[in-house]
Amino acid sequence: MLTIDEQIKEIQEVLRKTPHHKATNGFIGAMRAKIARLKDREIEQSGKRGGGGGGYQVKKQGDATVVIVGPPSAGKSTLINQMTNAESKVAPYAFTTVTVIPGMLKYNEAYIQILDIPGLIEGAKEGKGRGREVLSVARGADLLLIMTDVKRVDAFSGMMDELLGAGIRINENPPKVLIDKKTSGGLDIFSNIKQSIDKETIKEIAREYGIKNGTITLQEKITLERLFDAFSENRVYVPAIFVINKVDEKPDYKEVIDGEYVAISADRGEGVSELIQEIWKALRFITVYLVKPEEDLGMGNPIVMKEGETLKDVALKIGPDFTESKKLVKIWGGGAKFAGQEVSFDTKVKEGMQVRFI
Ligand SMILES: Nc1nc2c(ncn2[C@@H]2O[C@H](COP(=O)(O)OP(=O)(O)OP(=O)(O)O)[C@@H](O)[C@H]2O)c(=O)[nH]1
Ligand SMILES: [Mg+2]
Repeated sequence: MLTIDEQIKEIQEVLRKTPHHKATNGFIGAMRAKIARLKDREIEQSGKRGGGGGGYQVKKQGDATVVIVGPPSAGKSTLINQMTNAESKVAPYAFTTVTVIPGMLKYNEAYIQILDIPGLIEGAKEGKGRGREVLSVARGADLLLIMTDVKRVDAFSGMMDELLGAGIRINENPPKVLIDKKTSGGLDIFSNIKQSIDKETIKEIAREYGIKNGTITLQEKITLERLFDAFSENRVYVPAIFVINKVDEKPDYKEVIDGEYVAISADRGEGVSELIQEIWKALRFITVYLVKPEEDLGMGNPIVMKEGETLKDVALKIGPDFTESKKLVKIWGGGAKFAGQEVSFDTKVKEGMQVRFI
């Protein structure tokens, strides 16, 4: 039996020899889909091999989980020690941290769990340096801090390759592709947008992913990569903040490094409070205030929610019995058309909303 890597190489060889023209588009699309599926299998297998025990399965706690990824010695442990109650070992050599070290940051009434993990190196997705475990922790994050130090800014692109290869999509929305599987009748492709990939190619690719009957509606101009993402079942879409540490070592960094990043000097605590504000923004938290029936309006009982959640989610956060017993909900402040407006439990939360369940 050929290994997955050998199978990928074989298909790449076939692709190399295939001339590109209209008649071969479908074939080329299907071959590339085959490669993407083999890579998916690799991710699934590594999920089974990695992630098990040894301090790598840390329970998610708090309102959100933020994972710090970066090459060895970037200052990840120094940073978690600055932001939380954690005491993660810091030392000037690689792989000081060998398991997941959790810490908790309380900010604006939110409890944000931060996880410090071992360094991420090239070859992680193949298992180097406990890479599979590290990547599986990263997959579970609500937000990633992708961090390096000022003298190794090129490490960002290597880390992005590792994360991409593990099925993690950074600062990307899921593809707007609706898939309605059926049991017979073949495939139908719909789109109101002019696509550059022809319908037959899309069908070939869908079939490669085991989708043989049904309708596929494309609501964006799709690329091959995003089409594979849409059909694959193991993609996660995670927001990230890029962080450059140790800027004390290169005072002229602003002139030489472009792009969007947060600059810090973790061991001096410089830039750390700005970073915490960026984390808060990126997590899209919303604070609502619970007003008990006998209470005056006020900001006494804050509850931290996430954008897109509803008043029903607020009630559920208090408890299932509470949710069961409440029939009405009234709101004031953020999101209310007038004071004490009675609304449905499906109403989305808004910053500053005061809520009374009756
Ligand atoms: N100059 C400077 N050194 C720093 C800064 N932050 C951390 N360091 C040093 O960088 C070295 C590595 O720091 P760690 O926090 O252990 O790095 P890490 O990313 O957790 O490393 P691993 O656990 O090995 O992956 C230590 O010697 C730190 O004192 C900083 O802002 N400036
Ligand atoms: Mg460390």
